[in-house]
Amino acid sequence: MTRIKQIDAVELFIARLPLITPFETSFSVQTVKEALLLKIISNDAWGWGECVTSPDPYYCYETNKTASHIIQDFLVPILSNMKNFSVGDALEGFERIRGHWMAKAAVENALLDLLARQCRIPLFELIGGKKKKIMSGISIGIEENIDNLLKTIQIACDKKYHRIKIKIKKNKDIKILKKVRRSFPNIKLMVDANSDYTLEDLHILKKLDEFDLMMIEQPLNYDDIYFHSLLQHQIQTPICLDESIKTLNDARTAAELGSCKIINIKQGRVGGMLNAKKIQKYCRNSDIKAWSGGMLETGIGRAFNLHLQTLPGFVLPGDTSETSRYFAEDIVDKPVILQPDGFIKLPDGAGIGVDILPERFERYKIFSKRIL
Ligand code: OSB
Ligand code: MG
Repeated sequence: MTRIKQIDAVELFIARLPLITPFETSFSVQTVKEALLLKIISNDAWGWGECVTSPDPYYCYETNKTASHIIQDFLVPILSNMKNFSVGDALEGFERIRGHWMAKAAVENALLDLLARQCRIPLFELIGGKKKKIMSGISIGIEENIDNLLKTIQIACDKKYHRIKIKIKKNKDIKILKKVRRSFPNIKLMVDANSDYTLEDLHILKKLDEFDLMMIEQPLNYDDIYFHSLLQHQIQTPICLDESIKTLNDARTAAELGSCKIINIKQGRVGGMLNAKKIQKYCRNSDIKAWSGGMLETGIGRAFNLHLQTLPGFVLPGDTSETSRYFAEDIVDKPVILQPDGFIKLPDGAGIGVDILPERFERYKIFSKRIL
C-alpha cells in the first residue's frame, strides 16, 4: 500500500437524520441517527470516515462524545506528527490507546478513503478485495403489532432481500417467531437479541431450535464469551457474536471455546477495515462464518461496509440494506439501492466511490469543528 505525505486539515461533523420509522431493539428505541463524520484533507486528496457511535452508550461504551474526544485529543495529534506514512503506521501509532475501536475505525476509514482517492483506485482494490455484487440483508426492529411485522417482512421479501433479521427480546420471542414462520415457512431468517438473555433463560433459547433460524445473534451479555460457549453446546441454532467481538483476540477466544459458529464483523466496531480483514481471514481458516453488520450508517459508512464485503470471508448476507430502509434521503450522491435480484452494486469511482452532497449536508449538519 502506498503512503500519505502528510495531513493538512481534519474536520469533525455531526449530521442529524430522522429515521423513517422508530427502530426498537432490546436496548433502545431509536428515532434519529446522529452520525459523527470525519474529513481528513491532504494537499492532493481528501477522505471521509463515519464513526458508528451513537449519542448514548447503550450498544457499546463509546459515544459520539467519547469518540470525538479520543479523535481530537489522541488520534489526530498522533497523525499530525506523521510524515510519509502508511495506514498501517497510523494504526501502530494508535495501539497505545486502549479500546475506543469505533473512534479508531473512523480515522482509519478516512485515511483509507484518502489514500485510495490519492491513488485513483476504488477502496476494495486498496484493501485486496475482488469486485463483485454484494448480498443484501435487512434488520427489522421489535414491533408492538405482529401484523405490522408480517407486513414489513413481506415488503422485504418482495424487494428480494437475501435474508431477514428480526430483533427479539424476552417475552417478544417464541410467540412472534411462531407467527412469522407460519406466514413465511421458507425465508432465510435469523434473530438478534442484543444481549437480552442469560443462561437462566436456557429453556427459552432451546425453543428457538424449532424455527430453522440461520443463527441467533448475541443472546447473552455484551461482554461475554465464556457463557456463550456453554450455551452453544446446548442449542442447535448457531450463535453469532456481535457486541462481544472487538478484536482478533476476542474472535480467537470465541473460536477456541466454541462460543459461536458465526461472527458479525462490523468494521466500525473492530477498529476499522484492516482489523476486520484480519478477523475475516482468521474466520476463514477456523470454520467460522462471517458477515458484515451495520449501525444505521449514512451513505459514507454504508460504502465502507460494501467495500469490506468484497473480501472472501464474507460468505453470509449482512445487514446491508437500502438507504431508504432508514432515511428519506442520503447525504451522499449515490444512495444504496437494491437491484431487482436483491444484490447491491459497489459504487464506482476512486476511494469509497461516494461523496457528500454539500447543500444537502448543510441541511442535516448540527455540528462542525476543525480539529487540525
Ligand atoms: O445489533 O446489529 C445490531 C443497529 C444498531 C446497533 C446494533 C445493531 C443494529 C442493527 C441494524 O441490527 C443494522 C443496520 O441495518 O445497519
Ligand atoms: Mg447485533
